Amino acid sequence: MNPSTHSEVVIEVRGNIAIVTLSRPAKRNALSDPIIASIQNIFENLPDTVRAVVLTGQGEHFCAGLDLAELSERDAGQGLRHSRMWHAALDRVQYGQVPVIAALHGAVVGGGLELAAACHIRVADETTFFALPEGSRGIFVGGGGSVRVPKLIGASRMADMMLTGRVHDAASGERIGLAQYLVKAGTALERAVELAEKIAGNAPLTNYALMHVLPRIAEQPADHGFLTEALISGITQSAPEAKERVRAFLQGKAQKVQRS
Ligand code: 1HE
Repeated sequence: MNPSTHSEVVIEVRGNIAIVTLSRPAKRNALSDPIIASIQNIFENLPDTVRAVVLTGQGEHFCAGLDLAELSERDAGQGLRHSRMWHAALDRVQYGQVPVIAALHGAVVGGGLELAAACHIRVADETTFFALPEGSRGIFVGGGGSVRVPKLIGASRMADMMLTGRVHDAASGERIGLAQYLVKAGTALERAVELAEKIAGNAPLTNYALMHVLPRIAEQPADHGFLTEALISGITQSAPEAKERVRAFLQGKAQKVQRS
């Protein structure tokens, strides 16, 4: 499938960032198989000039999760393969070439939350609400949620969401770690683009290390983690770009750290 011609996921390149938009508002951006395939395709084939991506949803909601219309006739084997297809696609989001910032509003539920959890930064506006209705639908998460969501909020909070149907509003979601930023209604995309532009200005090797190495270190025993850290630290600081950036600071030509 050619992602640029799949009308329900649209990519727009703006300078060195790309904005990927789920564009199926009539179905609340429910994630059909072609949409998942298209997400995989887009993240595997980003233009080389793109240094960061913003992922957003058209309409009132970011994403209503799995397209439930596709679920009814699957047997166990098909269900397993379907989940593995989601894993492959969301792996390309998390472990692709560049950081991804999710701009969230309205429903971020089920597979929509799984997709958001694969992104590196989540910006939620005040209209956002987070839920995992799989529990009440008689199913389980299948898009990597049981691996990624507990890393954000802990297994007990995820179990609470699935057992009781608890819905976290934007403020509660930000407090427990489902989003790193909480912004006024209607401004998530704008803030996410600002962050993407900032991230796009970092050294690419540092961004790569933060995406690919940091989460692996977090999974390692401490002594392995310290060694991996030392290795990637040596690699990043030996890059000519790092030397230039440090020299610019020492010559007073680079920005200082500012109080927020
Ligand atoms: C859908 C879906 C969907 C809406 N699959 N068609 N996800 C859920 O269990 C969430 C289900 N959706 C909702 O709870 C609500 O739709 C929302 C809170 C997201 C939005 O409510 P609202 O009032 O704005 O919209 P609506 O009227 O409910 O839906 C508009 C249309 O979208 C309607 O279709 P229509 O033909 O009657 O207009 C809905 O049927 C359709 N629609 N959500 C299919 N999800 C990898 S495993 C992941 C497992 C999961 O994600 S399970 C959780 C699924």
